[in-house]
Amino acid sequence: MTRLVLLGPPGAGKGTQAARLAATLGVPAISTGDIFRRNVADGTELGVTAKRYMDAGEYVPDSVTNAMVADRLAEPDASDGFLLDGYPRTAEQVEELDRMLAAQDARLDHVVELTADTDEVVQRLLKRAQEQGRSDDTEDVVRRRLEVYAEQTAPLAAVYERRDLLVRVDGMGEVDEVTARLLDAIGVSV
Ligand code: B4P
Repeated sequence: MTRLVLLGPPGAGKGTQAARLAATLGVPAISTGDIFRRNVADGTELGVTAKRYMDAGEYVPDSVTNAMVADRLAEPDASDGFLLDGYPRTAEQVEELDRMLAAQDARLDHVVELTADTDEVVQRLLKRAQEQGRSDDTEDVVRRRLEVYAEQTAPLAAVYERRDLLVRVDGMGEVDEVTARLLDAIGVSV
């Protein structure tokens, strides 16, 4: 049973690595970005709200995001562990996650911060823009996403460091190399 949080700037490889780690660990990867994008594609009310913020590079409001994560963590497949990709991203989301875990008498095992150079992440996201046409991967929006990350999310690493939960992993290099570093950092041998 493993409960993990994956932190890191846009383009560090969170989504890429979350799928691999979750498969190895046998837990669901829960990506708030993916859930929002599915809702946008399905044209739900949540999707209409989320799209306004995502397309501007801003965070979706905490009240909306927290309620969505609480619902997802209450599903049966998350009862024996999970990997949260892209949540929490604000101090208020950290507090809300604390409350959700306390209600289940559960604790996080690790918070992994995946790091990467700014130039590299901008290049990765612009490449993805060409390949997938994601509406939040344009250069201006990517720059705004990086600013929002620096202001609101980067400081959360220190919060988890004080709780002795933080491990930092270098996200530069080949995808396989990064996966190996991540597994090593959380003490999993394959
Ligand atoms: P996310 O979907 O989480 O988007 P992201 O931060 O860009 O990360 P993603 O996982 O997609 O990219 P990755 O680094 O794996 O969030 C999107 C938006 O949703 C946010 O801006 C916000 O508006 C909203 N949102 C989400 N969660 C929220 C929350 N908790 N609160 C409020 N709002 C929230 O990969 C990027 C690219 O790099 C990919 O193309 C990949 O193929 C490539 N790549 C990965 N690893 C690589 C490597 N080692 N080498 C080369 N390329 C690599």
